Amino acid sequence: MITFFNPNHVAHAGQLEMYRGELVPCFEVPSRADRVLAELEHRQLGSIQPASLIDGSLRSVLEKVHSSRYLQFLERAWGEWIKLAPENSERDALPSVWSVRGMRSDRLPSNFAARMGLFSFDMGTPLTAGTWQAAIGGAGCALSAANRLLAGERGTFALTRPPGHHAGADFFGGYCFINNAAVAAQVLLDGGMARVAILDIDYHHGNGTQAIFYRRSDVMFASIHGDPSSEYPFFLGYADETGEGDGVGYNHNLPLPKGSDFDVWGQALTEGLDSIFGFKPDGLVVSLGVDTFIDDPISGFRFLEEDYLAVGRQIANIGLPTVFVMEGGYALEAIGRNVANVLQGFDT
Ligand code: Q9C
Ligand code: ZN
Repeated sequence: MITFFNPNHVAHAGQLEMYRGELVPCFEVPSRADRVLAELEHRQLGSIQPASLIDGSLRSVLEKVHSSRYLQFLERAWGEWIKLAPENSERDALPSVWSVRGMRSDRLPSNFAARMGLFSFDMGTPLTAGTWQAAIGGAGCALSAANRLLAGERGTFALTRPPGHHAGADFFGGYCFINNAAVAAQVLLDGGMARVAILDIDYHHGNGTQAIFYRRSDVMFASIHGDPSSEYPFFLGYADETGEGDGVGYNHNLPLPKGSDFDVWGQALTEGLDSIFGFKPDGLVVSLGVDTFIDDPISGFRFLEEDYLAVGRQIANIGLPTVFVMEGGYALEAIGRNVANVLQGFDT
């Protein structure tokens, strides 16, 4: 397993997120990636490399996954935020107003708070001084990991934060800004693969990834996650979402009740991998969240550490070249072991 690590991840260090009416310390913290890196080094699970710097090829794939107006907003947002008031440089930006049904989202407001709301869907995702640098560093990791797969590698890992699967073509949320899994999938297609599957095993439904590919038949999206009727992101992730237009039949959601353990989840994985196998893809992207862990502070599945070895083995079984992309997982003490177990299971 070759790992591409995003050294710029530390530039994104949010302070507070809105939770039950108060601002609480962020769950999505820099030590997450550092702990995973330390465990991979400790186990010597293969080489660890820096990702491609931002260059023309990264910009062009970003423009295929995200809208231009969104990318421009993200790149300039911090500068606009601190121009509003000098004290703003001490605190992160959070949205406070949104465009909902019946309101305009085609007009780009000049007001910064209004644009924050236009391009987001929750109040739990602070935008910070280093968000753009960290997020494009992660996209660079995804690009490099996909390129290495095209060069013949069997498995690669984009180790980055902030995560990506809740970010859509023109919105952030769920701690995510740039959709790294979508970047990896698009790079594989642009590099000559005819079809690519994305398997999302984070606890939370990958609403952003689903939305990006919902009308496309060259990318199948399959996801196992907490039932959106009770679990974040709530408004997407039901089993009856099967794709639209050309994409009909290429979206497969497998929601499971909160409290599900690995026995139940493993059966859903078999079903998801069967769909993917039937799609006959040339490559696989795995949105790897380990917030399925029993001790995760914000999630509700009951995985044990050893279950992650079985996850990696079962994914390896379908025999596809695979890019793993880091998503969620907030039990800091175990995050390194849980991620390393998936990769080790895949490699054995
Ligand atoms: N304060 C990912 O795992 N908030 N995102 C839940 C806890 C949003 C999770 C409430 C959770 C987003 C990538
Ligand atoms: Zn998650």
